[in-house]
Amino acid sequence: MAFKEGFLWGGATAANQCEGAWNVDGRGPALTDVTTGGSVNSPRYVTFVDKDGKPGKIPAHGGVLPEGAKYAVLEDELYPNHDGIDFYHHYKEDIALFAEMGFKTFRMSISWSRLYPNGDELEPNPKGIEFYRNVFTELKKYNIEPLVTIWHFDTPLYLEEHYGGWKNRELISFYERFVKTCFTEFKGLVKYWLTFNEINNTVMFLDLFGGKASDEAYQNAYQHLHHQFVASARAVKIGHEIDSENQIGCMICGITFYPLTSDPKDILANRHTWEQNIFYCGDVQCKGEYGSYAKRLWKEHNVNLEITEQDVKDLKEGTVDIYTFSYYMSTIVTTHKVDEKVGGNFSAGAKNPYLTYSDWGWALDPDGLTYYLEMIYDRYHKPLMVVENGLGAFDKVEEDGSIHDPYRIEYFREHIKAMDTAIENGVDLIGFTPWGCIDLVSAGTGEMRKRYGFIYVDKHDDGTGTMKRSKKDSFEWYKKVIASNGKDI
Ligand code: BGP
Repeated sequence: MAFKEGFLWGGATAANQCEGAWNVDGRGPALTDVTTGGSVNSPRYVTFVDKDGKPGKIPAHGGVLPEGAKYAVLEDELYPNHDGIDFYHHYKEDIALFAEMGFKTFRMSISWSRLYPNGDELEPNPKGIEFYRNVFTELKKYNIEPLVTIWHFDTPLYLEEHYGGWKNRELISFYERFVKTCFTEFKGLVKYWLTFNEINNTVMFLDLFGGKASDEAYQNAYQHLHHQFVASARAVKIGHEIDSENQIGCMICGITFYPLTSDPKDILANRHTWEQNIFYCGDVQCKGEYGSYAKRLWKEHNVNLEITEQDVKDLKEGTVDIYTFSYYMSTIVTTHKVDEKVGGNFSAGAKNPYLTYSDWGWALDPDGLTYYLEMIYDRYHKPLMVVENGLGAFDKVEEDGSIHDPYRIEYFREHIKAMDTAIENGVDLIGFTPWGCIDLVSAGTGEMRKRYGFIYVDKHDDGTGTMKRSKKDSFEWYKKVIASNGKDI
C-alpha cells in the first residue's frame, strides 16, 4: 500500500447532524432546525407559519417560502436535527472512541449560529466559543488533528429570513466576521480548515429539475455561489494572516460523471456536466478565476453576475491550499431518453448496468474514486483529501448487542484500494475521513436508520432511543486499517 507516513486517517461529521442541543447555551436556529424528518420516499420539509399565523410546509430542497411567512418550529412535527446524536453532551465519550480506533484526524464543523446566533451580531457568544475550545482540546489530548468545516449547510436562520441568504452580498461580511473569530479563538488548536461544505451543490442541484429549472433559479444559484467564492477567498487570506500554519481547503461534492453512449452529443454533454457541476467551483477556488466555459454556462441561462473589481482581486489572492471532496458515487449523463433515473447526493442520472446500488440507490463505484482523484490532481496539483465517503445502510443490533456490518467493511476495503491505486499513479492524497464515522442524522432524508458509522448510536427515526454508543464490527476493522497505515484491509 502506498499511503504515506503520517497519512491522516479519521472520520467526518457535521454540527447540524450530530451536535443536537439546538437551542442550548445561546445557540440560534439554522434552517435544519425547521426541517422535518423524512425518508427515502417522503422528502424533508421546511415548516413555517404564514402571515395569518397558519402553519404550513414547503419541500426542504427547492421550496419557496410564501410571501410574509416566517420559518417556525411546529408542535406536531419531528425535527431530528434538534437532538442529533447529542454530540454536544457526549463529545468526550465519542472522542475517546475515535482515539481507540486510532484516528489521526477528526472532521467536524462549527455551527455558525452557536457562535453568532443571528449571524449579524458584532460579538460572538462566549458559550459557543467555550464548547468548541473544549472539543478541540479534548481532540488534542489524544493527538487527533481537528479538520474543521466552517460552513456545513447551516447559515443562521435569521440571515436566511432577513437577508435572503447567500444571494445577498452582505452575507460575505457576516461570514468574514465569523471566520475571523474562528481563526483567532482557535489558533494553535486547529490548523486544517474547509471554507464551505459541498459548495457545488447549489448549482448541481438545479440539474435535478431535468433541465427545467428557471433562468431565475440559475441567476440566484450562480450569484449565491459567487458570494460564497468571495467569502471563501477572503477566509483563506484572513486565515493565512492570522496563522501562517493554517492549511485551508475547498470542499466539493465529488461525483464522477460518465457518458451513457459514444454519441458525441453524450460525450459533450458529459464534459459540460463536469464543467458545471465539478470544475466550476474547483477552478475558482484553486486557480482564483472562473474557467473559460463559465461564460457559456451563464449565457445558457441568461445569468448576469455582479462581480466587482475587488472580488476579482480577492479570488486571485485567496486560492486554497488543499482540495478536499466527498465521494460516494458515479452517475451517468446522456442526451438520450432513459426509462429510469437513479440518484443521490444532489444528482440523478441513468442507471449503470455495470454497478450495484446501495439501499438508497447510490451507485457503488470505487473505480470512480480513482478516476476522480487522478483527474483532479492532474488539474490542480494540490494535496487532496477524501473528506467524506461511506455506505448508508440498515444495521441490525443482535440480541447480544453486536452489530455485524460486513457490507460496510467491503465498501471501505474497495475504496481504500481505489485510493491506493491513485496514490501509486502519482496522486498526492493526504487524508481520508469516512462520513458519519459515528451514526448521525442523514442530511438528505433526515433518517437515523440510514447509518454510516463504525459506532452505532441508539437513536431512531421516531425520536426515541437512549443515545447509547456501541461498536460495530467495522470499528475493529478500521482500527486495524489505521494501525497498519492501510496495509491490513
Ligand atoms: C453529503 C453531506 C453530508 C452527508 C452526506 C451523506 O452531501 O456533506 O452532510 O450527510 O452527504 O448524505 P445523506 O446524509 O443524505 O446520506
